[in-house]
Amino acid sequence: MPRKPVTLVTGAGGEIGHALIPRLAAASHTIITLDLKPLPADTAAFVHRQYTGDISATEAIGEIANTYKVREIFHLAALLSTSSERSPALAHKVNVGGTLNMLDLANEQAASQGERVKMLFPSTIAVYGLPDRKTKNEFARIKEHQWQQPTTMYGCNKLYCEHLGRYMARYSATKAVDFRCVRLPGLISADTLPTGGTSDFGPEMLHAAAQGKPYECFVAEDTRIPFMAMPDAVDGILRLMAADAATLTQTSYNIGAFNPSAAEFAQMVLAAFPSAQITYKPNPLRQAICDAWPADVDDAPARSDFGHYPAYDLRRAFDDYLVPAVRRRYGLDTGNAGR
Ligand code: AKB
Repeated sequence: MPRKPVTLVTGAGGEIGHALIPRLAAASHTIITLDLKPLPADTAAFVHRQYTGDISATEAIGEIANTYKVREIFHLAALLSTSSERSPALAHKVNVGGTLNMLDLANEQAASQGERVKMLFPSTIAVYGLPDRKTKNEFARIKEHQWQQPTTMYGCNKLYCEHLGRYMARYSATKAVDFRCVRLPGLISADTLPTGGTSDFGPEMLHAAAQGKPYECFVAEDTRIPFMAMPDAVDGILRLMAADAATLTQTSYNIGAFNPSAAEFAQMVLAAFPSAQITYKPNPLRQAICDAWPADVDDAPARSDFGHYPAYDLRRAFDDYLVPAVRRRYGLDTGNAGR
């Protein structure tokens, strides 16, 4: 029997998977997933078959390879920055070992299909490492090739995997993996909360306020990093994957949207939820991570090569997406939420 063509999403139970999978299903992808845990019901509803297993082991991957014709891979599985600092060996195993397994799978699938296989890799602003505040101010909108000296295990893992992908796409014997990578900023979703990241203070602040809970921010008020609303991240990923390979001049692209300081983010939260209680108690590990990340990214290549234009700036993200959706999520329809 011919193998069914499918799109594989790893780490499908995470935040990006939650937002991406319905969009892939709407675009008629037959989706199979690989995650450590069974998917939540709202994501599972869109999935043809889910595998539970470890991305850094090979059992489930072998079964997928034998059963399906994998045409595209969205390799989302990873430990985020704070988790990776706490468990660096595990981070390396999952972030690097898992990516190597996906590159191998893409390569083998391309060989058996006689066609290149596309692989989307979400990288991160953590691939950058600014040495001090002066440099962070000077290189305020960082370009892809600048300051690639990550200061975290996660950043090192992601940067190395970007290079592996570039190698597989352009220099390996087969060049069979059509590797495409976006460097994502901190993401803010109205529907889900991140775990183990360092940009988590943004979404945590908003979701706490909507629930009427006090929030102690783990970075200082003047901490500035780039953020993006989840729908723009998904749009950026889908646009990159849809682009004609001939238009892509690089394998890794910054994509940006807005970059408030923690205090500016808090002002937006307070405007929507005036009695939100937000205090600041910087955690030295997490503060140091954010201090080494750029204040903003230059995403000109993504704009010209595949038409990345975020729909949401900071104000629109709050007014048109985040606030209405978190109010719905927490059942706040009286106008008195969080007060
Ligand atoms: C993290 O905080 O680790 C991630 C990221 C910016 O890559 N959200």
